[in-house]
Amino acid sequence: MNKVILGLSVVLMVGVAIGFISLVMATTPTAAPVVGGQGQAVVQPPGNNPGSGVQDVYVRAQPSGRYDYEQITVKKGIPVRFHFTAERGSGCGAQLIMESFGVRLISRGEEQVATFTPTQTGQFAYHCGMNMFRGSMTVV
Ligand SMILES: [Cu+2]
Repeated sequence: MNKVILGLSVVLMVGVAIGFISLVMATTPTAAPVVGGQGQAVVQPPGNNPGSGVQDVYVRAQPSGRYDYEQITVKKGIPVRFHFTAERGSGCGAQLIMESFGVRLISRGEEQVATFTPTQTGQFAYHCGMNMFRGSMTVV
C-alpha cells in the first residue's frame, strides 16, 4: 500500500515539475524582441537612460535586411547619442541615414555614433541608402 502511495506521489511530482517547466518556457522570451511593423510594440532600446543628460539608443543593421530596432522613442530636448552598428553581411545596411538630423553613418562592423538633439516632437525615419532597411524614431 505504501509503495502504491509512494509511486503515485512520484508520478504527481514529476507531473507538477513538467507543468512548471512548460509554464516557465512558455512565458520566457527565447529571443530578443522583434520590433516594428504593424501592431507591434514600441520598444526602448537598451541603454536609453533619461536623467543621465543623454539618451543612448542602439540600432543594429542585421543580415536579415532589417534593423533590430525599427521603432525607437526618445524625448524632445535631450541630446540623443545614436549608436549604430552594421553586422557583417548586412550589405547596404552598412549605411544609416537620418536626414532630419543630418546623420550619415557607415559601419563596417564597428560602432558608429552620431549625437543630435531633437527639438520637435514627431516621427523621423532612419534608413539605409536604398531605403530597404527602415526604422522610425518617435520624439515625444
Ligand atoms: Cu539598402
